[in-house]
Amino acid sequence: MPYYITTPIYYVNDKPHIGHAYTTIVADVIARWQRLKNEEVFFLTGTDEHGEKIEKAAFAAGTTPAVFVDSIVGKYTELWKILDISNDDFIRTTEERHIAVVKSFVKQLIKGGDIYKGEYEGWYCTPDETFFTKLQLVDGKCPECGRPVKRLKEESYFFRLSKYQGALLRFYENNAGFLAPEFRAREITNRVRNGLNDISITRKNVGWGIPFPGDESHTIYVWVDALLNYISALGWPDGIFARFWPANVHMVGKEINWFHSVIWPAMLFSAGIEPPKKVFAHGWWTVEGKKMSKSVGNAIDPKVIAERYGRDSLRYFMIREMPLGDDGDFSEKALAARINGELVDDLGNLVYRALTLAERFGGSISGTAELEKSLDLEGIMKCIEGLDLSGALEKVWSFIRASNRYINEKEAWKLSGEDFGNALYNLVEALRVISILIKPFMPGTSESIRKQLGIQAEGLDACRFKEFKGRIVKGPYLFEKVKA
Ligand code: ME8
Repeated sequence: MPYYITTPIYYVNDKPHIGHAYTTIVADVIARWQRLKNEEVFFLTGTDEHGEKIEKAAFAAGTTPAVFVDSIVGKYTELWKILDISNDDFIRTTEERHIAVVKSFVKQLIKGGDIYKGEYEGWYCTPDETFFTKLQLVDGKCPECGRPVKRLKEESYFFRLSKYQGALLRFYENNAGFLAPEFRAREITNRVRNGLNDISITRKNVGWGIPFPGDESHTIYVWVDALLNYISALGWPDGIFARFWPANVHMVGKEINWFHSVIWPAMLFSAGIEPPKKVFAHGWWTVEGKKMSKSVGNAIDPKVIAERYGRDSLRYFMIREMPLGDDGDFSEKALAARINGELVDDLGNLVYRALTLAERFGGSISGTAELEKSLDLEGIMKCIEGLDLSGALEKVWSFIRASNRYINEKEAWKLSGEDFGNALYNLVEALRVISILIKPFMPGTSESIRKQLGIQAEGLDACRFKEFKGRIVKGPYLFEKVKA
């Protein structure tokens, strides 16, 4: 079955921070896992380039939006290379292929009678590109980010979101996995039950956007434009749309869940398109206990961290430290603790010890599978399919620790002959399986273990102990101890 996974498309008003890196790493791990299962995967990420926020950032930088967005987008594509992200496509909302789809989709909504002209009166948070009613404000400020909002009163075109209340509630009920994680389902369902207002979908005074078909004095609201990336990248209604839609999962941060779980499926209903199978709203990273923000100046640059500690270490840390769906805290101290413990002492040490012993042995590495019983393969698979990525790593690590214990308990360094061959067989087979299981999380480390074992790359179906056919060439330590 083809598998389609997406990240949000990120605003190009500023360079990426670890929050952006996190969602993209999560989606990359899932995409790579599906490929290991031999599924056909389409993994999409990209950038959200229109709207008032970008327009303002460009003018503040003394340039035009078109020049400005081109100058930022490269920071994203560069970061995805640094972090070994395996996306199959990268969509920019300023691309012609996207603009054409947005226009024809909106035309379809107009034809269907779901758009009408009116006047918007209310409040707007430009950094979040979100409309709020007075009642929603907290102390007169944006309820999402706490920043000042501005009053808007302008002619606007509206989408009949209210019409889809019943259809949405029925859809949630019949598709239990759509709203994820489970604890967020109630939040969304309750809000939808309380009633939906029609939403403004054009802006009269924002020039940097896609002209609204039929009245070019308006541009399309940036969120309507942005959500459509998920189908424009597939070439809707043609291209590879039929092959990959509906998406298996839109991975997003919790603050944009409403747009993805309510507005997006309603837009799709209106156009007669099936909604995605799942919207997963993950939690937020704080930095040393504080919310990351430009004004505090505590945003962490993932490029700097990857260069200092290694990309696989960063990938491992982010997935292991913050269970998907929960909030978590980023600190170099916590990162160093995991590197020194789980990567150096557990994994790095196991590879080095096992291969040092194997190098010493001249005979045939064969025997009976003893260590395999410490591997909870089914549990690992279940975790990943249920998107408990941290739980999956925990289980892989308990196998790594069991393998280290095996060396000690057997006193493998004292063995000789067949007994030594048998212990080594168990260790190298354990390493082979570990190298497959960690591949989605730490592709470079997996490759390095595979090369040291002298074996071919294999898929998930090779995670059972079998005959060992490698030619061992031990390399240097995989990881080094670090100081935070
Ligand atoms: O919202 N912790 O773009 P954006 C974890 N363009 N994840 C975080 C995070 C944090 N502290 N901060 C950001 C937009 N993220 C829109 C999306 S999609 C059709 C349009 C991640 O640049 C998380 O995935 O503000 C969040 O949803 C996203 O970055 C917001 O990125």
